[in-house]
Amino acid sequence: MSTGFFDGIDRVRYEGPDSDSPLAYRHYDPDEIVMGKRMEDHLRFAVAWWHSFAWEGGDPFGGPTFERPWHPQDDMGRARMKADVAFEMFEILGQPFYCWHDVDLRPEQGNFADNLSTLEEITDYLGEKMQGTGTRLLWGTANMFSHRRWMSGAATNPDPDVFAFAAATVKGCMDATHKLGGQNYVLWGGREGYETLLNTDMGAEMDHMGRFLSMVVEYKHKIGFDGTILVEPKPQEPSKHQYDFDVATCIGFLRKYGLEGEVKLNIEQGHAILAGHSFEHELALAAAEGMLGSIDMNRNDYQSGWDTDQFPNNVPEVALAYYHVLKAGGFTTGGTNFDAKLRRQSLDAEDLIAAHVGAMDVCARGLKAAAAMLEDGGLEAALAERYAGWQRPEAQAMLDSDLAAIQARVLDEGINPAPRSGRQERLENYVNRFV
Ligand code: XUL
Ligand code: CO
Repeated sequence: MSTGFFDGIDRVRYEGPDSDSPLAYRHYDPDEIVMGKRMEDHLRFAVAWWHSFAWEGGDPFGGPTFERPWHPQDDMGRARMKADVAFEMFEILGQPFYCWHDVDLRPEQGNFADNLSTLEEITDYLGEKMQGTGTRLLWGTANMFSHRRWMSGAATNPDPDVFAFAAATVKGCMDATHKLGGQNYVLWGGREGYETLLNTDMGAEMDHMGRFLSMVVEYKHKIGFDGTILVEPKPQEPSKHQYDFDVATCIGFLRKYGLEGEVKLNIEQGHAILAGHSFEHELALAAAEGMLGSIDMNRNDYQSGWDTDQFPNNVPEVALAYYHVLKAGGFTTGGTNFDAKLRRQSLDAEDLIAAHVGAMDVCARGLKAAAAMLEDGGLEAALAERYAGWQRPEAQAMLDSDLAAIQARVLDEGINPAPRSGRQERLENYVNRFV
């Protein structure tokens, strides 16, 4: 029986670029073949339970604005209603995946045993709904940053009892993710960082976090979870400084604890900008290390400098992101999660649908532009030409030689390099032909 929340809203269909319907896909056609693969299988869209259903519309200056029928989220009856509404939205959108934190699904119980049993209860309920609809779980994760017990961190907490509570919580969330056939398990270090060095032993905290992540990997193998473990970089918010600052920091961290072959990265557009990078920088760096796992495709407001988690709406930016995803071979277990929320004035059920439809269309346009650039090969050819000198045998031999031998060769051959244009504007103009 329908909850009635989306009454009057039909399943969203692909109608093509000329459609004037307010709720139609103009560019996202799941069955369209792009570079030999269905668009749905390239993009692997996921809806985020926390922003779409759990967030009540509050901000630092004011309380909830949404007043959904399942608010306040303080009992299991309303948790089930929230799940019913979520799966009704999945039917309308037709996106293949969703993602959750434990606390999005059911109310925090205040003690571990009840947290675990209610998580098992609600994820059994989700399992039944998934069987009926075919919607799959892209990833599960534990919220270890909202409740006051986590205020000084989870795995990095100075109190070992909090470390224990965190380990118990992650085990429960991994079990639930595995039970639901989740394709990845994510760890975003919400309060794994510090507020002041005056009370922080950074070395000990990072060692605890490294050991914690190793335990996650060990447990994944123990239960035969064949999904990917993903870490999500973010420089700050809520901690003043977070240990998973950006992709480069995470790569160093994973290598230090011997986890580089086991853990990949979930890279979020907004977090990349907060770290002072572009999204494509973060993606390309992770790809170069073989650590590109999945993406959170939500942007921030460029004026406010906050993590505003808005739906994507900039095709050129999204195109460059998918260019690097496609160049790296595309997603395997990963996908495109909308870790994005409505603006707090967007009260209507229709706003929730419109936000996702628009975002999926922007991503579809970006993907198609990226594929067209790759198929045309202009950027690849320019790159090959720029680095062509390294194909010469003497250039390759130099990498196995030493400074003295190289100096002798420079003197002998009178090497005196002539600078060549980097042709940036020409390449930017090239990209603009496709977006
Ligand atoms: C916070 C954030 C999280 C993670 C999952 O900025 O991005 O929602 O994606 O914990
Ligand atoms: Co995120």
